[in-house]
Amino acid sequence: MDCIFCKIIKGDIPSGKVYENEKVYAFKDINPQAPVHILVVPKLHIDSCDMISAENSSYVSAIFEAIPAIAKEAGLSEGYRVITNCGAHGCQSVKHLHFHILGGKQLSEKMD
Ligand code: DGP
Repeated sequence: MDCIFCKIIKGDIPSGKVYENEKVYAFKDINPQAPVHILVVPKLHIDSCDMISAENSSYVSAIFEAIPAIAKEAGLSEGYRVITNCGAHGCQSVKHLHFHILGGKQLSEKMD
């Protein structure tokens, strides 16, 4: 499968890795939209939020279990935002489930 995030997880494409465990990989977004912008992805290929199921949701819970440590390591003690974009209306550009961690400044209240 020609998935850029699967290639990053395998190490075929370099990334600014910030965290890794058995189920989770996290790296710096190539196009940061905040002083801290990290992507957290499951090591299992899941197309999007819309494809989460009982069979693969342990990867999603592993992501959320890892997020506090990732945020702490990134210095986000004042808070942060976690976002996933899904499908065309959600402006998802990479079809491998990923959660954006944004922080390092006061973020806007606007969500759209
Ligand atoms: P989304 O629009 O939610 O699908 O976000 C995809 C993000 O992935 C976008 O913020 C840019 C980032 N991205 C795309 N390709 C690469 C890459 O090759 N390396 C890294 N580090 N980030 C990438």
